[in-house]
Amino acid sequence: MVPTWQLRAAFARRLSAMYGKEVPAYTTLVEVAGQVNDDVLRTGGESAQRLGSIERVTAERHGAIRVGTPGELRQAAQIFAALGMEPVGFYDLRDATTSAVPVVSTAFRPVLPEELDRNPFRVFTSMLTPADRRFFDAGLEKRLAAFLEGRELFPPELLDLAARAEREAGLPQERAERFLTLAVGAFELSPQPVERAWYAELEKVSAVAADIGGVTSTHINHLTPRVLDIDELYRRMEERGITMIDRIQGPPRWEGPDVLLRQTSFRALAEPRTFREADGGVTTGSLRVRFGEVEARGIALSREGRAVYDRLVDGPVEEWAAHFPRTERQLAVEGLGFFTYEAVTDRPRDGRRAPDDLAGLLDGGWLTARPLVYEDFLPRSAAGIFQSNLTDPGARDSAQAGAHYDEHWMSGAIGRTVHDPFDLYAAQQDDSLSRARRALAAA
Ligand code: OOG
Ligand code: NI
Repeated sequence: MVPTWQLRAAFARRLSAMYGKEVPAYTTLVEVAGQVNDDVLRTGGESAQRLGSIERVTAERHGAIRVGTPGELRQAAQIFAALGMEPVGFYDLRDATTSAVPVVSTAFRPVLPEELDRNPFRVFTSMLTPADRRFFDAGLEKRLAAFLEGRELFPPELLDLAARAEREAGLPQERAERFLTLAVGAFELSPQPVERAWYAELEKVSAVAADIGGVTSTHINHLTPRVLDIDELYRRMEERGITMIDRIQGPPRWEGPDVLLRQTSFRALAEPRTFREADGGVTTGSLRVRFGEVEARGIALSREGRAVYDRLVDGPVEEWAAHFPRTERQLAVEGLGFFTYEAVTDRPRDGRRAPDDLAGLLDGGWLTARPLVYEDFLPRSAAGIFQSNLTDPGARDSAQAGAHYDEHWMSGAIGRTVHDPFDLYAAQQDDSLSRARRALAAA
């Protein structure tokens, strides 16, 4: 029997091998990330692994896929459920950028700390919103629906195996092999000819719409390794002649604690594709749909911490440095960042009682705090990643009303609860704090 987490780890490894074969610059990125991580580990000592063991960080990847309909999203969710990945967070990218990015998204990932430790693989998954009149008129919505209705992203055998893997928390060896082969295959770039006219029509509305609704399959559009020093990685990639987007997205580089997520990417490379022309003939051309991204992860912020981040992130770095907490202790005590706490019970107490407040507990050495790593995404960065790969901003008619989507809608569409990421971190933190307080009371 191959248990869920081993299926997830194997899937991430095979996807990486497939993507490296198809997008060689990805292999360079992984190589450089590995070298940077080695260097940070050598010079940074203990603190280099404060936000995850080097084994975890080295294996860590996130991918991204895009689907067309709630039905397709539900099927993708079934495949990820087989891998122990649940939908977390709702991201509305339609208003997060000036370019036309007509999608709403969630991320599939493990939610339990021990599962994240085993393998934290995640997939950012976006769904097209053809009912949004700012992007699609009624006629185009209808033709899109017909096109999407007629395609099959995931073969029934794959979905059956996924359902079984979820039910039985794993698969027998031989079935596991078949499942992994089919699953990786479902995310490869399809060799099928692209209908030129249909693709071009969608591209006028939005390149994202064409990438999703202009072809008969889905594909992993990037696979992102984690790096411990993203500024250094950026420098080394440019040195190797790979042009990166002009900035690193997310919080600035600074002396204080790393928080949330910093990401950067290289633009999609032109890849040869076949097209079916209006006269029925097949030609070759190229499309730019797959790109490379890398990320550095920091401490998860609470809602309040996130509000501070959102207020400061657009300002000058001096503003950030002046107002953002400079230490982990301050993040913890002000309730801006998430931590797990552990009681220190093996030290002389001299008859003292543990204080009630967190600051007192930390400063008095009663508790140790370990930061929780941010496991999710940032809507602005996500939209930026989409946008950096669009040569044409597309079109948006802001006079029209947008269709409404939120996490409740998405939970219903998927048929599974979309977790609130803040709730997940808070539960883990609160749990550890109650346990630590009990241990101190009992000691
Ligand atoms: C997804 C973009 C979002 C990230 O890291 O923020 C993303 C996409 O391009 O489909 O992966
Ligand atoms: Ni990404």
